[in-house]
Amino acid sequence: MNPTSAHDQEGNQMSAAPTRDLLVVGAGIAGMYAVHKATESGLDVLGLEAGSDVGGTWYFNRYPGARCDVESVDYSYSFDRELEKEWQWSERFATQAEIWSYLDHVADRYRIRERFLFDTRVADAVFDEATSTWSVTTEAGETHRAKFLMMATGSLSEPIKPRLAGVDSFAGETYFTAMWPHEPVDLTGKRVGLIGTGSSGIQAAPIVARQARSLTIFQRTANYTVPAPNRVFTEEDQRKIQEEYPHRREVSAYAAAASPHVSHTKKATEVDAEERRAAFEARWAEGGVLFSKTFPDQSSDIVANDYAREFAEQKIREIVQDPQVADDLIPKDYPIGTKRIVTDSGYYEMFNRDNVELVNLRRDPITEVTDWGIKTEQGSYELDVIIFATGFDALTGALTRIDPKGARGARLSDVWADGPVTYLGMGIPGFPNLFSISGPGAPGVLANMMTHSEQQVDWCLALLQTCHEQGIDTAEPRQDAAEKWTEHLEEVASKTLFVRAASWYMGANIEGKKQTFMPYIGGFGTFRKMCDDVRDAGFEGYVLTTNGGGQ
Ligand code: N01
Repeated sequence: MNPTSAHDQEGNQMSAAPTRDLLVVGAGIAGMYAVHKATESGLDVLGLEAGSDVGGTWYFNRYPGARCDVESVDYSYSFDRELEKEWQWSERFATQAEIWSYLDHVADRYRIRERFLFDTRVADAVFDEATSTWSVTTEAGETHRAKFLMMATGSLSEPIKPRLAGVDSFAGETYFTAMWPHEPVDLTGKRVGLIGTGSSGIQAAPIVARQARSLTIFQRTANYTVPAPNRVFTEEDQRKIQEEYPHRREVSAYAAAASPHVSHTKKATEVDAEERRAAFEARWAEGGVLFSKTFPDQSSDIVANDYAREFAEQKIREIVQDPQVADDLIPKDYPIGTKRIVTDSGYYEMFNRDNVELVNLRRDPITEVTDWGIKTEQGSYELDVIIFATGFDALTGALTRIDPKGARGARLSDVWADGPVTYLGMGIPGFPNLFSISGPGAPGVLANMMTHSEQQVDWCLALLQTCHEQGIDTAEPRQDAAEKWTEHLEEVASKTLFVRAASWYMGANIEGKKQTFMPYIGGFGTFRKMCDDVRDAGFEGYVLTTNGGGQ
């Protein structure tokens, strides 16, 4: 550690503090890996985490029914074959509890916890141009400094509370799926209201319905969901998993969604009705979010998309007995797959239970939350519990909440006021030595987060090491390189149907947020190749500077 004296934005000298090589914010999948990898590379690294333990998303989102929609064998680190060999997943789609146990095991195995400060929420981050260091202040008022700052703060980590009249006046119990208590929540015999029918609400609902006296689901926008045909792995499965792992990893490393699945070889518009139906049936049986990738043209051609939509609608009508409820559960205003398809366990079947009611807020909006429950224009619902599964300020929220102050007076909330501008998602002009992991501009939320996190962290640490080895003080992406990347990102998105949905990918769930498609949708493999090329060309698009002058 080098003692330096840093300066605040007004140029005042700040108290001396040790300067590390790297600060990592967040102990989720990416932050854990970053801290481990940096330590292995001999860097002086410190991690800061708001929660009391590792896990990030899987630490906070412990609501009943929480599972990952990527298969467990893929949703695991690939950096150490030994780790892969010693961990056995029990089911095809892992529960939150099992994923957290896995991360707990990883944290122990690589002694990751000892390099993190927990219960440490970052409040501010300021770059000092004189010393080329970041000063990070926590909510408790402590300051930590480092040459580089990695924001592994998560894509979906800033939960939002809906703006409903009287939302704080409810006298019963309230829970947020994204901040679920660590103590057991007993819903037995209670009248529960659930607001929100995205992945979180749809996964939680069937479990809640089995426990509660009644469950009232307040749905504003219906979501497509495909059941996860989950199963417990047998010993034979475990043997096969180990045998196939190296190949599976190799394929995933440059695959479109960083998982080994591929679409049908022909377009939906090129095959006859029988072949199309068979392909949809097979994908439906495979389960979950990958239904959106049954055919390669499904997300870009509305005719192909309509075939998939009609197939899914028929499934809903076959399962849900009440035709009006079935109709209410069918989305009406966006192509299938342009909001993330949910992976559920018994969601549609749940509506055949006597204790479950669906309130279609499009027909009957909520007017008020009262001390006793929820009032809609046409009804009153007395409740003991309200569960909010109302989503996140996705991709940008965790970063703009901290609102880093970069070089030349740059403030992230200003710089991104008209939508996020990044270079390959990882660099932001005006913010030297800052890495954004799985944020806007990267495939992130469209890919397997495990593989994606490893790719992002490896790339950023390669840049850091280059600076280290060559005595470079600042690495900052050029404005024109970032603008070009952002234009490319928008152009690729504009060729898809994704831009037709008012989704969180577009920032549409946050009032006043600039609506633009934020993730890179050109495919993880394509993205990775581009990042490899940029790295191999000496981090083309970056300005690398030593304090004595430019490179
Ligand atoms: O959040 P969401 P989520 N009144 O934003 C509704 C990942 N994930 O936590 O669409 C009434 O999707 C809102 O309605 P509308 C996954 O990528 C993965 O469920 O705005 N309703 C919507 O129905 C996922 O896509 C997994 O009209 C209100 C819901 O709340 C992402 O996280 C599991 C409202 C929010 O849905 C986010 O999912 C869980 C209001 N005032 C999450 N405000 C798996 O791996 C909001 N809503 C399986």
